Amino acid sequence: MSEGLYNMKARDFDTTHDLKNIKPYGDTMNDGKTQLSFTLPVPAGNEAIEAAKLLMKKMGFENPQVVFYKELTKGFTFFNCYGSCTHSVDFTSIHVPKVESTTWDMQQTDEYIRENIGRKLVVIGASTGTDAHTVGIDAIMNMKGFAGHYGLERYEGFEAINLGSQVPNDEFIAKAIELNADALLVSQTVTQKDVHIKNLVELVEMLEAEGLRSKVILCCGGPRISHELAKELGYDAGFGLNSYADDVASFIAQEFVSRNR
Ligand code: B12
Repeated sequence: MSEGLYNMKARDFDTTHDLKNIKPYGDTMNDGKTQLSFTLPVPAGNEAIEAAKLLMKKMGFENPQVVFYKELTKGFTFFNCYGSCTHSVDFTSIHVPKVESTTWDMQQTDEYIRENIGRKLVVIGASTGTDAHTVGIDAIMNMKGFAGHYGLERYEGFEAINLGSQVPNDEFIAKAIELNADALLVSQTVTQKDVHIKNLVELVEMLEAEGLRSKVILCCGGPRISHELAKELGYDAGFGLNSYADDVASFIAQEFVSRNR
């Protein structure tokens, strides 16, 4: 270690914590240290490494470093890199729309439904369209639940029907009509080529055509769903990563009561 570095004191490092100018944190405040990975459509080699570094500089990273690279298949090289981000954002100016309900646990929601609604709410869920991912909707609906949060099937206040995956929108709507559903829960995981947007919009349009849209509480969820996106697409609420049955159960119960006041 060079003597200069050895003699450095805490005061030599930037310790400013300015919420108006936040940037990534690596070892010390405001060092901007960021890890990123990407693939370039070129063969592995020194030219590929140089291309990766030049690209990082153009992205706004100082001191770009390639710490790992491997040609995945002929002519395509994958990189793991580090660099110091030169940009910052004003954290104090950020406002993210959120579902406007109070999240309760299962007992509280059940009690609220018992006292304010007096019957079970019928909720139908599915992973719709071509989407074969079931784990998300199961996490929300399954009796056993997910990460210590029981799913809707466990609640006294809900009649929860999980149709599984790859459910076409017309079949989903037919089931909603047959069971006189109070709420519909759609899960979308695959977002390639915006297939989730097309599928979610199609469901809203079909519900509108059937005159059902205003009669059901319509929620969607998935790893790349936000409440803001859901609202834009015509849904009542959207639930993303780290959401649980508690969140959507509380929302449905409170929304149902406020609509039927
Ligand atoms: C397991 C898995 C599969 C399994 C699914 C098995 C099954 N029965 O579900 C199989 C192997 C079948 C599969 C297939 C494919 N998969 Co896949 N899969 C995954 C994987 C590894 C985990 C997903 C998962 O189970 N997460 C756990 C659950 C609990 O999390 P979650 O879904 O986010 O759910 C939570 C929240 O989002 C929310 N939530 C979700 N839905 C809803 C709904 C409501 C109403 C509410 C309130 C909340 C809510 O609550 C949940 C709990 O917090 C992910 C990668 C990853 N690590 O995430 C890729 C991933 C999702 N798959 C991917 C892809 C591309 C595919 C395929 C297209 C691959 C292919 N080329 O064939 C196919 C798709 C097939 C199809 N037609 O859909 C991509 C999606 C990329 C994208 N953004 O489009 C991912 C991200 C992998 C990747 N990095 O590329 N996959």
